[in-house]
Amino acid sequence: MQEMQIYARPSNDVESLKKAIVYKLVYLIGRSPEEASQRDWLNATLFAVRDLVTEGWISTAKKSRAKDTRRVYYLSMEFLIGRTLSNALIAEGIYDRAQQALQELDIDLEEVLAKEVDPGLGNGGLGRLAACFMDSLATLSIPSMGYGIRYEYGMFRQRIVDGRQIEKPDAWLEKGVPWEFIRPSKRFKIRLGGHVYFEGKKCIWKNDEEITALAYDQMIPGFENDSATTLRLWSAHSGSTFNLADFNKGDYFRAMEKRSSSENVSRVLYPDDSTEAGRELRLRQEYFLVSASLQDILKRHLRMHGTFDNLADKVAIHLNDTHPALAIPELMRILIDENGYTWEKAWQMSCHIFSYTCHTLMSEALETWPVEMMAKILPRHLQMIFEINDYFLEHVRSNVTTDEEFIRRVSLVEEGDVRKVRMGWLSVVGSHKVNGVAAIHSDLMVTSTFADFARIYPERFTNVTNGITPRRWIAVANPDLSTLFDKYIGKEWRRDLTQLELFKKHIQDPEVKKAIPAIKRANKVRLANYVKKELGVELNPDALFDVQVKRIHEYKRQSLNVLHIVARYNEMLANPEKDWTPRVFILAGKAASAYYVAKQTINLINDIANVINNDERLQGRLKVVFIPNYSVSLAQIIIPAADISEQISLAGTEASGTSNMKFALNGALTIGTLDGANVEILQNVGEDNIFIFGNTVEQVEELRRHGYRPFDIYQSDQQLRDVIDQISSGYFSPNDPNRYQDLLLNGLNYHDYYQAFADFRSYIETQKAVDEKYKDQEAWVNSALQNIVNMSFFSSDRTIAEYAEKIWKIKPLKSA
Ligand code: 26V
Repeated sequence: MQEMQIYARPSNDVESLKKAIVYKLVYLIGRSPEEASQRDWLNATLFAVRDLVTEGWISTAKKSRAKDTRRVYYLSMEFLIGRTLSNALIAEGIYDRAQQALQELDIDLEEVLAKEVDPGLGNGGLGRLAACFMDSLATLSIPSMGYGIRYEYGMFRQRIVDGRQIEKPDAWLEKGVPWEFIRPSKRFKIRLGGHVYFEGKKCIWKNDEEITALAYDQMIPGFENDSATTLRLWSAHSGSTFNLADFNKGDYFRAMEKRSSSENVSRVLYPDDSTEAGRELRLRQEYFLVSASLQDILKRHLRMHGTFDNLADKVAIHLNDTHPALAIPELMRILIDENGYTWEKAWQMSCHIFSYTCHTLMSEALETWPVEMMAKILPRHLQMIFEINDYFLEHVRSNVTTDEEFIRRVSLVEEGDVRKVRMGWLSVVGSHKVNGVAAIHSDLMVTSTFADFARIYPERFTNVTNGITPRRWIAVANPDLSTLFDKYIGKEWRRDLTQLELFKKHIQDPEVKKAIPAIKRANKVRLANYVKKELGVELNPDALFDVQVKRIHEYKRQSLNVLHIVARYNEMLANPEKDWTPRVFILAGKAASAYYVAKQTINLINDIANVINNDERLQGRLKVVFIPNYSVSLAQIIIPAADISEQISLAGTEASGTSNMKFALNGALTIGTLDGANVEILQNVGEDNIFIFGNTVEQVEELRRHGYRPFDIYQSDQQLRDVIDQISSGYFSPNDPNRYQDLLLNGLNYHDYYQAFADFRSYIETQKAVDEKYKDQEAWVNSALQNIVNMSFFSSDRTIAEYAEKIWKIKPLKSA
């Protein structure tokens, strides 16, 4: 590569970048600068910058091949990578240069950046975490590759019509994806269905359906390290595989019809609550990802080594939740049926290769598949899972216990009217390490969900606390804060967030104390402008911005936020003369389309916003906005503008949370329960710089054990009772007064599964403390600074370094 002078590659000056952009515009897009649209300029810039990343990418791959390093393959059904251009400009260190180059062409970089599609190939936290991890793998030069699905339609686009969520398809591919490389030669056949039979001892799987998986690669650039890793996304194609029987019968149309139905496999991302409808397609998707990725991994290995004997030395495969857990029986099948390994040898290799991260504690979120469905779609895998189960239960009987109740609980197959395969159990049994995503979550994992397994394999369980990439969440999202850091501690914090330690000695500097609120205010103005443009609501940037943005779920308790907003509204009306701290409540998030309660919650927030925002008696001191279509790119505008970060899930329900880290790093103070990573944020920032409220996990369990009675709380707390009565009697929905009767009276009041009532009083009182502190701006800024400088632990670089060392046993390429 070095010896070849590549024609279109820009060198290190504005002029040549400008030329490269214009070159791409004319020769790749086919437009002259005079007639080019903003999108054309975006694509031209993307192509020009892509060239810069490509060389490092190719040389990284070459180096990794030459050194024959051990690699990690990160399997995930979701990658929420966000827009690519701004991040790539920062990774290449050419943001300013690109800005100038475009300016000289009379084009505004910011406007162009906002034109890029934001691919929604994930539901929320789990998908965004995978994207932060890819960024860190690239920056740390860890030999790696991510595998996922190139969904044609990502997460739906959310519109709010009359206060209600409406879902629209997200046809993100329509405008073209200049960042990806199609790999026509990387295609694999995915077999499905059929039956199995034995020839002697050899098991043969005769499938009756076939789909082709085709690879599309995206480069994930490392930060200023001339290196990049690969995210390979699979797309389903019918390829040249037709149903030959139909063709031979002369039934051309039937054969063509089947072609498009096999492409359904990568059509659409599943929402995270989908329990019943369409489940079969989800199982097919999971196998599609697993089969294509394993074929690719094994082909690469065989080409290099000519044998699988050393596979476990060279390959680590990480399962992002149980979604790709079929990789375990699939690898076993390939090693045994197709390569003649003995069962024991294959199992030993397999356990060595796989590791698994659990991202939830909610038992209803643990995946299971009906045996009958699996028998139909993956008959050989089902059989393999039975074999693994026999082997495992034999191990338990001879080494742990013969207690049949225990055996029944840990069996990979749940017995009952409908027999089901337990994917969480399979993932634990088939991996050498299992981790939770925050300290409290990992502790609870071994005392609750996986307690029986912790008894069988105590050494297997560990914790790796989540993290976020400082490149996207500071450098891209908060340029002013980045400039401030650069001025005091230099630019290295982007690569090494522990450099924030150096900033500690400047936090008493009067200039810094002035800069922090000024930066926050500018970010609030930026958000207020967005809200004005999109929703027509005027926000006061001097008000306290109180933000809760995340998927709408009962356990995350947006409803508790709502109860507080209404309580505050009532108090303000009762005491209008009091010096109320002006507040703006900002909420955003999508509800899965079949999740009734979540959709009602969105409706309620909008109804309340409508009443409050139009109530002149409040004199503009209280506003509520629900920002539609929450996404990575919106998060980049919203999070840096927050004063208060709402992290109010019921203790013991949120595995980690990652927005909590983004908010704190951007100088918001958390109001939160002792749940997920909030616990570790508290440890890092200190109790004077965070607002902790509510019951602990132990208290929550105690309440559950001794009969939690929400009705008693409702009766004894006048303020709560007023709020509940007000909402359920239709105060905020006069045209449809019964709208929230179910949600509150029958939902919260009757069982209140997530104990919002129990934490109500403590939440309200803590919110008062927030008001008081905000009045003392100096104290507030001090706390904001304590949050910022103490966040280095939450860099995803630290997280990935821990995975690499403790779990994958992989060293960075450079020092390998
Ligand atoms: C569940 C399902 C069920 C079947 C259909 C498809 C689907 C897709 C997603 C999910 C939920 C995944 C769990 C998840 O997102 N967990 C979140 O992971 C974050 C990263 O570790 C963590 O910060 C959040 O606390 C946790 O809720």
